[in-house]
Amino acid sequence: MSTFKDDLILEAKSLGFELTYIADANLPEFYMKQYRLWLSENMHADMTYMQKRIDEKIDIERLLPNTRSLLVLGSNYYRKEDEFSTDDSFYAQISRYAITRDYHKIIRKRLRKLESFCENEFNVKARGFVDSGPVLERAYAEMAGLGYIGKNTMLISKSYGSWIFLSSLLITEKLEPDTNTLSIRCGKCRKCIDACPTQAILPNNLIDSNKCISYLTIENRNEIPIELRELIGNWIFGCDICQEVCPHNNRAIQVENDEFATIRIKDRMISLEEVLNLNEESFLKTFQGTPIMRAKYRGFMRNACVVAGNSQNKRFLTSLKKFLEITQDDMLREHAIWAINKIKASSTF
Ligand code: B12
Ligand code: SF4
Ligand code: SF4
Repeated sequence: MSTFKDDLILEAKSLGFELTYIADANLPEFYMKQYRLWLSENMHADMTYMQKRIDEKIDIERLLPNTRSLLVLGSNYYRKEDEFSTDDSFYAQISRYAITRDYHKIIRKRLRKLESFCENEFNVKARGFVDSGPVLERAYAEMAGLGYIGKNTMLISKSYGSWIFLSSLLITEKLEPDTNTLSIRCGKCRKCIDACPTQAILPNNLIDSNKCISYLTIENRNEIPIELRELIGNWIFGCDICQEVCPHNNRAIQVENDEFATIRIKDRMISLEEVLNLNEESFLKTFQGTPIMRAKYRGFMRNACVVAGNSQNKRFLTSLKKFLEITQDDMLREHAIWAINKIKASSTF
């Protein structure tokens, strides 16, 4: 005879979630301690929303009264074709998660369906979250055995490596939790720590967002600190370096039934010339529906100037000067001037 747990997992799989694990609602204090440490050391940078709703993080019953279990969900987004990269200074690179449809939209839709399934079929209250709520997703995922947390702080699964999105469904029913029996670990490896250009990965398994290229190019609304600009290299949106070097990602399996790819930017390595010539309208047309909208036109063009400066390629001087002529934004102007000066000072092309 099937049970609520079996049916729920079947339903989640049929909606497209590859990984489905049950966690107990009570999180060991260790995870909260690490979270508080991260905040107290100001590693959240300007993401002040990370400081909010801490009470709900400690006590998830505030999100859904009588929460007893969580269904922790993993969604694979590994695509072999995205491995292609080039150092050619003509291109800027976008992180893998960001070149298709915004995962929040797709996963949120699936979670709403799971909520209705629980209520309608089993009269059980359920509430789904993907980033939006204060749920410590990686911690629950590790507890339930969906993967383990590596030194790069990524949740690494056995089948898909770290190329997965996480989400969770809070449930008022007590379900038998899965236990973590995975034997994969980092061991003595420290490839991610050594490869991180800005040394954002700290020895205590925390990321200092102030230095992380992902933060600097996505969440950050202000100028990029001058001393970090060169280290950003050609990353125009996000950064995958600490995952690219991880040996656990060598066994990642290609995503099937790729719902995320219903919207897809032509190329992950994007022409910098094209980007420098975008205006607000063409930016929207090119990136609408993708995570890139989070940086908005302003953030994306700031990043483009940094990448253009780092290219040291004279071919971008004309576009940068044109951009400087039309933009009134002081922050963008400063980044464009920085790029022009950097190219002039170092150009070998
Ligand atoms: C804020 C945030 C960021 C910040 C800070 C990242 C960070 N590592 O803290 C910035 C903007 C830098 C960022 C970047 C990225 N992010 Co982000 N981000 C988040 C968000 C919204 C909250 C994370 C958070 O609470 N950080 C605070 C720290 C303290 O928490 P934590 O890293 O989860 O750490 C917990 C565990 O690591 C554990 N822990 C801590 N220390 C130790 C030590 C040991 C020994 C152990 C075992 C455990 C342990 O306790 C901590 C607290 O529970 C989550 C969504 C969510 N709700 O979780 C997505 C999330 C973590 N991000 C995600 C992604 C995809 C990325 C990027 C890859 C995007 C990109 N390509 O540019 C990068 C990766 C950078 C990196 N190496 O982490 C995915 C990760 C999926 C996965 N497989 O892990 C998430 C889960 C979003 C999602 N819904 O899928 N992100
Ligand atoms: S995402 Fe990039 S900058 Fe951030 S920790 Fe990983 S390698 Fe470092
Ligand atoms: S690169 Fe090495 S140290 Fe870093 S997460 Fe992967 S296995 Fe762990």
